Amino acid sequence: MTAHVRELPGAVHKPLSAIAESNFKNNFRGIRLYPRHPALILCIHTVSCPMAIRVVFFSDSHLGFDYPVRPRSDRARRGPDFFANFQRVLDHARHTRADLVIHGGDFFFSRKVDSSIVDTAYTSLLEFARSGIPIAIVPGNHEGSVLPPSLFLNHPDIHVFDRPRTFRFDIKNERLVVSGFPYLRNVRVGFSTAVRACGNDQQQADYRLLCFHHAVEGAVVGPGNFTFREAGDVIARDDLPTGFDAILSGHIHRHQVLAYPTPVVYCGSIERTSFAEKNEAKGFCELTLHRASPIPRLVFHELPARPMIDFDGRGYRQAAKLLDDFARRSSHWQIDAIVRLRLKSYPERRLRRELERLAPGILNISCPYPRSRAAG
Ligand SMILES: [Mn+2]
Repeated sequence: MTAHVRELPGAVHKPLSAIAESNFKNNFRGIRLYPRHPALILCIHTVSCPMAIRVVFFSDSHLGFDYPVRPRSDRARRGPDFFANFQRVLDHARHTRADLVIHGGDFFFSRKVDSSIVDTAYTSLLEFARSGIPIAIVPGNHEGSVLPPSLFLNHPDIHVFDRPRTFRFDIKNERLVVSGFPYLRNVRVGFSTAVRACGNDQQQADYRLLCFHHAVEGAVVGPGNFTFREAGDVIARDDLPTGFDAILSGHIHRHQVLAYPTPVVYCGSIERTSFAEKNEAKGFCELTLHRASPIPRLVFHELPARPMIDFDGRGYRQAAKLLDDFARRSSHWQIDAIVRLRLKSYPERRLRRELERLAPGILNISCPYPRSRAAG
């Protein structure tokens, strides 16, 4: 795993300067702002005080995605990638003795995942909770705002935001309160009410975090950098509450920080869920809260992510030329890559067989559906 370290942009209780605003725009062009030098990783461990509170934040694990219980073909499946990275984050938190872990939602891929997937995931969760590190989970839209019920979730160190609520954690003689609510439809209108319903202000605290699973105005996704603005499912920037040290959210699969007066941290998904994320680094965040610093420190840990390769075959007139180029390029591909070949029409059987021979098990052919005989 590699780590990128930086201060969270913007002071928590001060309005942002124009400079911070432009920094935040630069973030969208990738992770160049994150120093990759290993010395910085060392530095965070040497300068961080043992009294600092360290929160591991990860999200969008989509457990159960491409994980058929009874697969009908032997093509490469993505499901195990997500379980592997899910476990890597928990192992990191356990080995480094994090003070708290927060999952920002879309824990599962769907509300109808097979019970064997739920059991495997909850077994890992329970095993982690037994290490004595608390974990809080925000249900996301993929699980229908509710985690599948289980006795496992009754463990005293597993905290689920099954409704707007606030959990209190007494860590190293300091009090951290974490408020949150499950994914909410039409969040734009319901947001402020949901935040109030958490009851965060009824607790004395040294640090406060707010967690949810939503797009906030200004968040960016996809290869075309689509920016969320005004929509019913987008939280307006002006509605963001003050009084929190940071806002942690899932839902947006690209890691980014919105440098608002209260910074909004998206840790991103732990693996690539689609080709729209093929160029994005995947990982999780670590937030350090310390009395001496008004701004939480943020570290992004990069996780191994499945290489995704796009081959555009739509411009080829001759199958032989397509095969030639495909063969040449495929010789450079990593054996574990997922390849998408885009074609104008469904390939003939011979061509399909040749392509599959060149990229066995990893080829994903994307083309318009063959015209049905009845209609043609
Ligand atoms: Mn998601």
